[in-house]
Amino acid sequence: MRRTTLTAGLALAAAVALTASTATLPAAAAVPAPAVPAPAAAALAAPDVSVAAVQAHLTQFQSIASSNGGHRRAGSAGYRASVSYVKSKLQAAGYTVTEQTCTSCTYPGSNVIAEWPGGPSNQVVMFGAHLDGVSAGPGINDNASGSSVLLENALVLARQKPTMTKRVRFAWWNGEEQGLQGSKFYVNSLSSTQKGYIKGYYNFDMVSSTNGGYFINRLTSTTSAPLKAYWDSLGLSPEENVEGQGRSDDYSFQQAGIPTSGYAMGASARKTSAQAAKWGGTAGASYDPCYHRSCDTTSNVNATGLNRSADGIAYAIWNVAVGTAVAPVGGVAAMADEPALATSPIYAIVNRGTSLAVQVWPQYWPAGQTIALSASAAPSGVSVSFSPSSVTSGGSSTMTITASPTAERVGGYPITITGTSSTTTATTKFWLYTS
Ligand code: DTR
Ligand code: ZN
Ligand code: ZN
Repeated sequence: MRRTTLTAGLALAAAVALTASTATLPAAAAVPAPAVPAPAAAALAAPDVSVAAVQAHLTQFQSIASSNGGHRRAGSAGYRASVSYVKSKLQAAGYTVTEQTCTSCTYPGSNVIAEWPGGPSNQVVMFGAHLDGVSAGPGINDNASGSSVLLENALVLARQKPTMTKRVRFAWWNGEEQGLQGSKFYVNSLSSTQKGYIKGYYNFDMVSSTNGGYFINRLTSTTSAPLKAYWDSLGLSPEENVEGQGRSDDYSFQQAGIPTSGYAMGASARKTSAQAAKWGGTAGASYDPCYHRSCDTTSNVNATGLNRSADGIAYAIWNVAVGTAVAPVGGVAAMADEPALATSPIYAIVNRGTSLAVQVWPQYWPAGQTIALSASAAPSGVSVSFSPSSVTSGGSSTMTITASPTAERVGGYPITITGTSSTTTATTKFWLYTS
């Protein structure tokens, strides 16, 4: 759930909506191939990550602890079940998941690594959270919270498949509670060339403290800028994560000279009265009253904070690693002088609860052929239909996109349109935004 839209995001929405409003076009044969629009600030169209989906992951971690002796400590059955949970969700979303066994850890076990295979492999941005807990309790704020906001962001990225300018790598660490062991092992396993590829590491540890604050590691660094910009846009005035300095996995990367940042809401340290005045909550009480205790359960969750971290991560991914989502497709394909499909516009924002018409026409097909049109799966709550459903060379079809009031919110979601005749198949991509 995201309540605030950034100004820049609104500017993008307005620009795209403008294009979309010219969508109802006349006779197709006369329509020239549409110009590729000026690259919009698509990076700002970060998706709204569902806090309900994040909470569903927390519930799963809670039940994993409950059925495995009440905790998820490294080396335990609860930890291994946590690894399996994260791994299976990632694999179902299409990731290739690597388990790296931390052999030097007090409790040897897996770090889970998943990389989204877009963007240059020598420019990597990492997002990580420790997956282990302490043996005192289920470890829901510490650190199913960080693990879950990360997992949901990885799943959203895989669903949206935006154009990438950087490689995004997610990691869930073993053995943080014994001294950042899993992340240290990982960093030590990299060659200096591989370390050099990592342009930044973002850490998420305790992001739903019930009496928490809004803390950012290395608040004034360039690396922290997107995390800070998002929380600033919510009016949160984040502060430096003083309490957490050197105490979580970002430190392993910092020691290797890799720029770091991250979100945290605080552990056992106490909220000041100035912080209570600014953020609400109880002055003089710990940010997390259940820190490393048996009461760190799904009742120990600040859903508002959880949501703000989940959305801030998406904002950071989209700003740091996602390019302008509009690719030069559609009319451009016709330059190859072979059968192609063109659309006008080539991308659009569809407001939920409305429909929008897009013209689709074949170019450079053999004369007299009948070309059947179809579209790949749309986001949930969005339907796509063609009228007519097939066209002859020189004709055109209207593709109607209808978004229900509860349709999924997407930015730069590719819909592949396929044209098939008796001799030829061609495809083009249409980029869908919903708002
Ligand atoms: N790494 C945390 C320890 C920790 C202590 N204070 C903070 C503040 C913010 C984030 C983390 C921490 C743990 O896992 O226990
Ligand atoms: Zn801890
Ligand atoms: Zn922690």
